[in-house]
Amino acid sequence: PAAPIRVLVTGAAGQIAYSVIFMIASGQMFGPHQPVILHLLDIAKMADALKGVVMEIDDGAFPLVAGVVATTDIKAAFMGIQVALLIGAFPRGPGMQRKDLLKMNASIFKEQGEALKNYASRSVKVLVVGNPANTNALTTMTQASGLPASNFSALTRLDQNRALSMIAEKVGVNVNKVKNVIIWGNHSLTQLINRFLCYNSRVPDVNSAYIQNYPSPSVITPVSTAVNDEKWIREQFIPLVQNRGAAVIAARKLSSAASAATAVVCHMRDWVLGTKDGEIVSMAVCSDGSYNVPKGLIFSFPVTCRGGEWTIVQGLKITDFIQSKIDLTIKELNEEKEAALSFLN
Ligand code: NAX
Repeated sequence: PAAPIRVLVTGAAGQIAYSVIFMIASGQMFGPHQPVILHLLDIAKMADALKGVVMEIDDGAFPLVAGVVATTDIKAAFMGIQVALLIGAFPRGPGMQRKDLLKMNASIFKEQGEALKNYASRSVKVLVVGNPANTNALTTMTQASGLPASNFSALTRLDQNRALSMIAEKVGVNVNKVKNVIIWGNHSLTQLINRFLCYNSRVPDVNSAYIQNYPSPSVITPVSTAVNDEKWIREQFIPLVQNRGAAVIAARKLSSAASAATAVVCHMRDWVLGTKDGEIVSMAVCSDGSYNVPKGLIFSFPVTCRGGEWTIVQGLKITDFIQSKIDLTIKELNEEKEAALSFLN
């Protein structure tokens, strides 16, 4: 049997973790033959809740769970880990300024970046989920000097999955027929601070997307042709994707958790096991200057994955409309980056 993979989940007593831990334990992230050792970290005041989560992992009697390290100690949590799901973050309180949120999170992810450098496997794959996810990933990467930039990523897969599902519904096909919708840029902090559409900077792009076996078997149709309504794409679809998180909060009185956990599983499974042939997914990763995105920003790009490595897909056509949105998301990420880095010294 394969040696177990050590997987860290931070924010392990929180909502998203409560779904994702059980998906990992049942083999959905690394496949049905890959054992795991779960490293679970939360803060001291959540220690009791974390014990309850461990009881439930025990009670699941998962054959793939080879061990559980549940702790509030950062060193024990990060020791020897090969995968890090950094979900815990400082939440936005009522009336909290964006600057304060960035500051609180800079200190959390600074400490976790240092812990990755000091204790994790050199090939650790890091996925930051806690918001502001792109900038928290940047802070983590900056502090984990010595680890390759390609080890770091942030989650935009939930935005991608939301977009796929909305297109499928519009065209009237199963979601697995819709391919290659791209999310560019920031998972977006501004959406958390105010609800104005124009300040939402994640950019869903259907210009490379197509529908498989549509309208008949063995035919593929560009999404723009199948939808045939550019006004709907610009004025309904894009804002719907951008504001879906707020819509879930309004309905559930809690933020997205099961769908976020599903996206975490999709992101990491594709990174470790590879994307399907011909299929593009979106991951926020360190820019190498592709598509004129400033080098070093953690930016959501179209990628494919093979052999545990992601590669940015080159040469996709970007319309002027999407480019203008990409320019805004770059501006926002640069501002977040400057603010976060100013708190690190
Ligand atoms: P919860 O508030 O339910 O859980 C967060 C947990 O993190 C809590 O148990 C808390 O004690 C813990 N925590 C806080 N600071 C910590 C630290 N320094 N070390 C370890 N644990 C710590 O939030 P949940 O709904 O699970 O969401 C977690 C994060 O994901 C939030 O920041 C949220 O904004 C973000 N999201 C990001 C998404 C994305 O697509 N990138 C989508 C879903 C989600 O909104």
